[in-house]
Amino acid sequence: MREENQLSRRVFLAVAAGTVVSIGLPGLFATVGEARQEELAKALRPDGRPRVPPGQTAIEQIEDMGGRPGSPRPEDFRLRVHGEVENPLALDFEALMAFKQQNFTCDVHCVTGWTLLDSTWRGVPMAALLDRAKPTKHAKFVVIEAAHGYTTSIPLDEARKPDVFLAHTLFGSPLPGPNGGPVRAVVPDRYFYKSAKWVKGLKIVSKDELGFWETRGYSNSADPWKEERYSR
Ligand SMILES: Nc1nc2c(c(=O)[nH]1)N[C@H]1C(S)=C(S)[C@@H](COP(=O)(O)O)O[C@H]1N2
Ligand SMILES: [Mo]
Repeated sequence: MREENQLSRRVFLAVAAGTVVSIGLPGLFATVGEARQEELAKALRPDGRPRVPPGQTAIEQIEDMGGRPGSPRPEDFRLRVHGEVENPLALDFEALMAFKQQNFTCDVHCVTGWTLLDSTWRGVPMAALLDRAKPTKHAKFVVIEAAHGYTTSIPLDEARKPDVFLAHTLFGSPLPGPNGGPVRAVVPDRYFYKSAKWVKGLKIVSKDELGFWETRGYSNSADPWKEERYSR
């Protein structure tokens, strides 16, 4: 099933080659069984919202949704926290690991329709990096910068929430290269394109800057419970 799915996706990409990049294809993923889906349809989060947001289907394991990869080697990792900050940071992998490490369990929701529940990660809260960098009074948004010019942005208040983090570990193993290793951002309560893989920088700004998918028709607010998939 999974093999078949990936094959169809590759065939699609081959057909689509030369045209615009696709954010991914809906409906090609190994979903959880029907009984589990029915059970999940009634499940609520502690905040009262549905466990599986509208129009989403739970899948068995994380997908590699592509993107132009950065180096997967921790030795090559560099992270800048810059822009509207009093104390700009330039960190290598070791310096990131010197921050207090935390475990995170969360659900992630890809705009193409899949939801992965109970993913377990390890990393550093974005708030800890921001606290060290000290955003100025003009700071309002965080532009998450990744390899080859991929960007996405979130409001600073969102970036400071305790469930937003930079991850180097997924399900107890080093984050695989295709999923953004060595380090990616995870913003669980927004569609997954806000979770930049192969992260290189956090640029703090006073005015929002639309990111890669956000300039290609996808929603900037990207709230899965409001089904904010496309920009209007
Ligand atoms: N740097 C970078 N990050 C990215 C992307 C990308 O193309 N490049 N794609 C986004 C999209 S659309 C999704 S759904 C998730 C996919 O993450 P995954 O491949 O680990 O499932 O990464 C997001 N982060
Ligand atoms: Mo996506």
